[in-house]
Amino acid sequence: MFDDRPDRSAEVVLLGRSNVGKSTLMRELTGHTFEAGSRPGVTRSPNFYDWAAEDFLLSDLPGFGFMEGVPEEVRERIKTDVVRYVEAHADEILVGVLVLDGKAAVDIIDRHSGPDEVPHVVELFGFLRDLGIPAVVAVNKMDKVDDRNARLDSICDRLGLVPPWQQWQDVIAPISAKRGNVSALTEAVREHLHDANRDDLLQFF
Ligand SMILES: Nc1nc2c(ncn2[C@@H]2O[C@H](COP(=O)(O)OP(=O)(O)O)[C@@H](O)[C@H]2O)c(=O)[nH]1
Ligand SMILES: [Mg+2]
Repeated sequence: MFDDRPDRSAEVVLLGRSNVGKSTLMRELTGHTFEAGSRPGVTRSPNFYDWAAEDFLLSDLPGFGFMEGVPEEVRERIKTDVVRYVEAHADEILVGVLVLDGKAAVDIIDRHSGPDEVPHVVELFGFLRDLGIPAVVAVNKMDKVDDRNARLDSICDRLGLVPPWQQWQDVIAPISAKRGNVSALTEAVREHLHDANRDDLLQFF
């Protein structure tokens, strides 16, 4: 799946539901526009931003979860493809960035929590950990959130991280991609790249 992937040995991936701002974030990180704001669900293959000379790839994986007008089985297939992609490239992926909509995330998580249901984000967060891929949770659209600390603490709680959120700054990164305010994310990513002995890649963040 996603077999147009350039063959690179170091990769950072963005993953998350549709409409959380992945393409906007991608544009902010690369300076290149990737159809941000286009109809959700239209993009079913990744957007790759490839630095061939540096053997480095930044990938915006397709969004999953509810998308208006997209049938359930298509959504499930997208999620399966994303999961398989991450498994297949676990050795190359140095950081997994889980992008959330800061305003909507807690409600969505709680709506999908139950005896036999685990919310996508919670599942993916555990999945990255199981694969040994450092995860950064980019809590986007913070410009729309007024109860900032309470909101970020609730997200920590849902992910099994003991609040306050401030003690998880290498994991929880409040940002506003649309406003160009992504430094919490770039700093967290830089820390993980440094820990992976990849200071050569700090130039991209
Ligand atoms: N208020 C606000 N809106 C944002 C932010 N980032 C993205 N958006 C908007 O959210 C919508 C979906 O963004 P997009 O990047 O296409 O999301 P994607 O489906 O995850 O790729 C667009 O209308 C963006 O302008 C943000 O930080 N704040
Ligand atoms: Mg997109």
